[in-house]
Formats: sequence, C-alpha cells, structure tokens
Amino acid sequence: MIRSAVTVCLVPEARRGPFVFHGDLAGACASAAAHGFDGIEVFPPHADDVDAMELRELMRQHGLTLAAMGTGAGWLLRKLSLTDPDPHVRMCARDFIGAVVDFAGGFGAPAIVGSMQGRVKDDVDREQALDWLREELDQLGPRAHALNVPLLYEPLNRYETNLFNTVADSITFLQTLRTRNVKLLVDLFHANLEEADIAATIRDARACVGHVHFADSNRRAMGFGHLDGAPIASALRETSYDGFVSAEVLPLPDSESAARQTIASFRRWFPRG
Ligand SMILES: [Mn+2]
Repeated sequence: MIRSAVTVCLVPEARRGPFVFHGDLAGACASAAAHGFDGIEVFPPHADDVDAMELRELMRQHGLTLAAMGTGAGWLLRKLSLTDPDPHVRMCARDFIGAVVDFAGGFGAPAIVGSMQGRVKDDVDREQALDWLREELDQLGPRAHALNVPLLYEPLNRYETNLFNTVADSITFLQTLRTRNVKLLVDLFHANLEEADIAATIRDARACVGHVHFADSNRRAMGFGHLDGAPIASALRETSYDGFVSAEVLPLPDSESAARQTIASFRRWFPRG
C-alpha cells in the first residue's frame, strides 16, 4: 500500500528549507494526524537530538509511522560528506549517517543519504570519489540491513551534486556495490529537472525505488506547481510501489496549506478502496 507522509524539520538552521513543518515535533504530529497522513519524515540535527521515547509516544498517540529520517544536517551543520577527500571527514560522515540508520531502524524506518553524498571536487578524480562513496555505502547498507530496513540513496539535481543526477545512472552505480540493501529515493523535484519522462523513469526503476519525495516543480506541495502528477502516480501504482510518498516541500503559503494540498493530491492519485 502506498502511504502518505509529511516532513518535519528539527534543524533551526534549515528553517527556510523544504519541509512542511518546522521546529515543533509534537505540533507537527498532531497536525499530520489531523490531516490524515500515515507518517512523518524527520530531519534532525543529529540522531542524538531526538528523544526516542517521546517520538515513540507521539507516533502511538497519533497513529503515525516514522516514514524515514534525513541526514542532510551532517552536511548543512558540519560539512560532512561521503566523498570528502579527507578520510577523517568521510569517517565522521559515516558515523553521522550510521547514527541515523540505527535510530530510524529502531522504528522500522530507513535513513536517507541525500546531500551527504557530497560531490566530486575539482582536484579529485571522479573514479576516486566514486570509490569512496562505494566504500561508505557498502558499510552503511549492511548496517541498515541488520535492522531490517534499506538505506536510501537520493539522486540530486545538477545544481546540488555532480555525482549522479538521474535515477538510471544511480541504479547503474548501486549495482556495483557489494550490498544489495541500498534503495533509491526518487524526489519528484529533482526528477523534474533531470529526467526526460518521470513516469517512464519510475517504471524502469521498479523494485529499486524505496521512497518518494512528493514535491512539485517549484518545491511546493503537489498541485501548486506544473508537474502532471497523474502519470507519475499511475507508474507508482502499476509498479506495485509499496512505500511512502513524503511531502518534502516548502511550507507555502503556510504549513497547514501545504499539508492540506499534499493530502488532497495524495487522495486524488492514490485512492483507497
Ligand atoms: Mn528530496
């Protein structure tokens, strides 16, 4: 069953970032549940900054599931990445992501490697950078597998990384890993910039897709931009996608409106019974 989620950002430095709710975890959970979402996706400063008991109680109280947890604060706050030329920085990046893998895994949820993948710097050989990324993902993938969850790798658009921008190139790379436990996160905002045909991309990727960021062409809630969501939703349904579509969108014109628009689009494209 395809499930709905909204993002909750707990990083003050990312308060202008593409997250539906900011700062108030309890308030976000109450609102997500009131709108009828199935889950929330949390973007924490660090895994240690989230109180697992509090989160578990909020999930229980509101009947929500933890959909996924982001790791981008490791880049935003600490400039850590898995392709940094400094081995110590790569180790810190792996530890940062590993802590999120462990925390989220305790909730049955995957961690996301997005901006933490980094980029090939000007003075670094591309194959070398890919070897570094491969080495780290081959450690993190099994760590997630031990908790019975995948690790999510998110292709980003060309303005955010020069590693891989398309789903197909990402899949080709993931097939060179020893671990089979890294799945793809297809973010519709990035896909709109990079893919020729998003629905065909989803069909071709099929079982490799583990999570979807549900965002329109302008990073606003689905329906507030110019993406045609219907064929994308059809592709997800026809490939028996069984994960979350999670609104990683700007809180415009405000959080409540973005949540309301997202759930309306979700219900239109993924009707239940
Ligand atoms: Mn995303």
